[in-house]
Amino acid sequence: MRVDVVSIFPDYLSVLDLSLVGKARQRGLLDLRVHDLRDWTADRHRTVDDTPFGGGAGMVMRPDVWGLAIDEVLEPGGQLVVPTPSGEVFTQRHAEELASAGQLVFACGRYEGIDARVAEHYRAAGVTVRELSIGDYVLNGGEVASLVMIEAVARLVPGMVGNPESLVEESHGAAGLLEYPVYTKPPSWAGLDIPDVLLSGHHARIARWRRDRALERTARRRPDMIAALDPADLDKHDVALLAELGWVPGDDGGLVRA
Ligand code: JD8
Repeated sequence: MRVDVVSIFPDYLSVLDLSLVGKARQRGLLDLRVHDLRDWTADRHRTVDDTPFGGGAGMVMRPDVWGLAIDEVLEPGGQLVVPTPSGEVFTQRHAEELASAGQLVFACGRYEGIDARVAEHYRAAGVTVRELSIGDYVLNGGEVASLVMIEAVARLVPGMVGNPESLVEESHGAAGLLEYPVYTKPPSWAGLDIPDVLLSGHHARIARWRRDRALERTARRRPDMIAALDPADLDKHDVALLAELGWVPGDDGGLVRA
């Protein structure tokens, strides 16, 4: 997979040299390239912004500079990702979709954002343009959001994570549940002991205990995810526990609060 990031603060992305993504680059699993937007300016002040049409505070990033940069970096079939607080909220589903792309180009905005014609122009040119937000809070630019999305996507690239199995049971994975609590040595710490079942070696009981904890945690912290569960994916133990937690099958097949 090729990933390009265009920013006026390219050093912001240098953390991608570390850890999993860094190793993936060394192993040739990820072709990550970071570009300085100012390299596509022509004036001696390397200007990338100007005042907003219609007035208002702050500055807006110029479409012409972005156009030159994206035209040079974007390959045929590549997807343009524009982090923005006004975008669709990024989820694991988006990460899975983006992980199958040949190339992703992240356009990191700053100031009040990028002139809206940039996304419009590339959409009109048939490019897949994703305006995505990483959450309902305001950042100062697109770099941090790009880092979040690149890590979420990169770890799904085949060969990236040592044991692909571990991807299955994760929060927001196929099960649609949050993760169960995890423990390791020492078996007793700060007066807290490990749940006995985890020391039993009884894999079926362990698996049941973990699923129950995942259901409980999800019902408590993310009831929206319980409502989104497909009852067809639930066994009788699940249904019984969810009923105890106040969730019953509704008329439309989904789970509803009792
Ligand atoms: C891109 C400029 C700053 C945003 C005026 C503050 C994503 N979840 C998210 N929160 N914020 C962003 C984000 C913020 C950005 C840019 C993404 C480019 N800004 C602007 C509008 C208000 N300043 C984001 N993904």
